[in-house]
Amino acid sequence: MIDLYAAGTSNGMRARIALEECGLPYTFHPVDLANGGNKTPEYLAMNPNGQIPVIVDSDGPGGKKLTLSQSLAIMVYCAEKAGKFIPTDPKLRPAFSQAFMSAATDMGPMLGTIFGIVRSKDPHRPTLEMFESRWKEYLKVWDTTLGHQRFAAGKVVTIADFALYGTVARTKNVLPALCEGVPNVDRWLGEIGARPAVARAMKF
Ligand SMILES: N[C@@H](CCC(=O)N[C@@H](CS)C(=O)NCC(=O)O)C(=O)O
Repeated sequence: MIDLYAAGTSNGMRARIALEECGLPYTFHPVDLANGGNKTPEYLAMNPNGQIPVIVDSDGPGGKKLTLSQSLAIMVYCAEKAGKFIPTDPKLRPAFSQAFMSAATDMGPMLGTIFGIVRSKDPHRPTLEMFESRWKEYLKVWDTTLGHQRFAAGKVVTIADFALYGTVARTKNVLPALCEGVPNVDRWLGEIGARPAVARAMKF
């Protein structure tokens, strides 16, 4: 059995989507970020960074208990455990890695930075505008990509879609102005969001 510690943020969504899509049974433990639920000694023992998500798998590799943080590491762990959503064909791997890394190192951190500035006491407008414009440029490239292929890494759905979905769906909810004018991204958001496992995962 897997325990998931998360909240309804982009990274929490990613982990929960992976568990649902991979069909791995889990118990969800909501973490109250606003009231320091992620900074208790018990929580810090699971993730010293004091961040969600975390999973604890009582049946980890070798039958041993595994504690794992980092949304993308959790996605890879679930996909490998279930044997789904990571292409095994070497010809498909580079496109998969590229899409997955874009979600991991471009979109996720850009959103985290924008949220950090927006929520700060005295947001520095030029810095915010610089990061917002970078986000929009990345999303425009995704719009072009999704104009000529159905999913983030090509013809088949992968955890790159789920990683990207967590970030883009969250942004569309909270800062919709950052997701305007990207019809192919909208088509893809609709398709991924309509998957029953994703719909279940988004109910925080
Ligand atoms: N790189 C980490 C980032 C995790 C992260 O930033 N989590 C946020 C919520 S989306 C969090 O726990 N924030 C609370 C805090 O940092 O105090 C991942 O992908 O899991």
